[in-house]
Amino acid sequence: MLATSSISPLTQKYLQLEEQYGAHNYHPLPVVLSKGSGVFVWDVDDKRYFDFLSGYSAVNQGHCHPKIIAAFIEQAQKLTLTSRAFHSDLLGEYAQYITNYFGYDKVLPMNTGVEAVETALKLARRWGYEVKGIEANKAKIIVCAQNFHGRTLNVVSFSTDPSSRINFGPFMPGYEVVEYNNIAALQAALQDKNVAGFLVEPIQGEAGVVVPDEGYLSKAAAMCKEANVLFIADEIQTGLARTGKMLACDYENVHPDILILGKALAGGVMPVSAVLADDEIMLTIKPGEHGSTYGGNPLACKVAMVSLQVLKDEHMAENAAVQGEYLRNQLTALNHPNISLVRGKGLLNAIVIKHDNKEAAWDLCLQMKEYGLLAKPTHGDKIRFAPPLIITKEQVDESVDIINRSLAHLV
Ligand code: IF1
Repeated sequence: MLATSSISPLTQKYLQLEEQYGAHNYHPLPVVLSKGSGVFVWDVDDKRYFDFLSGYSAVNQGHCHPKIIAAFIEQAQKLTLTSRAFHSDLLGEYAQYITNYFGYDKVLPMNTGVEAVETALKLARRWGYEVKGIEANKAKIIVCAQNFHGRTLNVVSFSTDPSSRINFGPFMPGYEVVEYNNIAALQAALQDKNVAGFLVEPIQGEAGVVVPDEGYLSKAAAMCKEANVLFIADEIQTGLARTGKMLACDYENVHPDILILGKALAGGVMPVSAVLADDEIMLTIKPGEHGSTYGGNPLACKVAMVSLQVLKDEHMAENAAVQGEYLRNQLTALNHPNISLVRGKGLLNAIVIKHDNKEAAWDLCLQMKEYGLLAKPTHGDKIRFAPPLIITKEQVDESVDIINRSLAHLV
């Protein structure tokens, strides 16, 4: 039997405020956080938790990383926003830094992940018409079933998740859905001369951390090249050291034609996203044809450069690889009857819960909360385990112990 989830009067007060005055577009765990540092967060009653969600992989560097916060404070007291109507002393420096970091000619700076996805799709269509020579208004983008690329109307137009689409129509045309991790299906779709791009997550996060077969990404990229189709990698969640390499594409030496980044690009401090591509693609968008008020603001530029630098300086990809493998091995070694699968790469992992009670994953998350670890189910029976990339072996051991003790309550 589960321990009753203890909700203090103070916590209850905050929950009620959100319930009354906030939109009900989420169903969070009943915990109210007020402090974060490294792998830990604290609630309003000063109870400490391991954060095993990391802001959906936006806090790869750890909560309130001292160097990122220091840079944020310093820049915030100097200049935060100029708009792109004028230049700033940081955009050029940042553009040079990030394009050298990932090996591209240019960057188009945006804010949220979905804005970067929208930007990448506009670039792919524009390139399709003006470089590939696709007939006007005929461009197509291939996407994968069970994709998650954000929540704008255009992006949910190609979602296969009913809850993302029901009663949001009509939808944007020009997308073709193929099965993820199915080379033959992609090959067939690439025969269409109107295809401009293939948008793919190297690992499908929202679908429950679905890792494709070894070779899928490199075969897909080669087939796209052969078909003169842009390979567009959405590394918003898998990128920035999360999977044990700087980019998940690095496991197969794939260099995407368009690279999309977000989340941890600003270390969980503010929304910063980026689209990287070479000139043939990037320069198809001319002045005044795309942009955003905050895109490339000096504060974002400064925070992003420091967020990227600490990933390298503190060897976070290497630690993610080592601690991620250790975490998966320890979870597998539990050999627990209610864990049907442990999967992931680096520190992007998930367990699949096997239990007659369809609320078992949720109940387990409530129990883990009681024992000091925060995680949340995705798509019912899967629980994502994605702690900050600075986690130590000792902290993994302590976390696995919490998970194991919590499993004992699933009867
Ligand atoms: C929610 C999911 C994760 C993303 C990929 C683009 C975006 C995301 C691969 C859009 C955002 C977030 C959004 C958040 C929950 C979270 C999520 F469960 F929704 F799918 F991480 F897996 N591409 N993912 O994962 O970036 O506009 O949010 O900055 O919407 O509930 P965004």
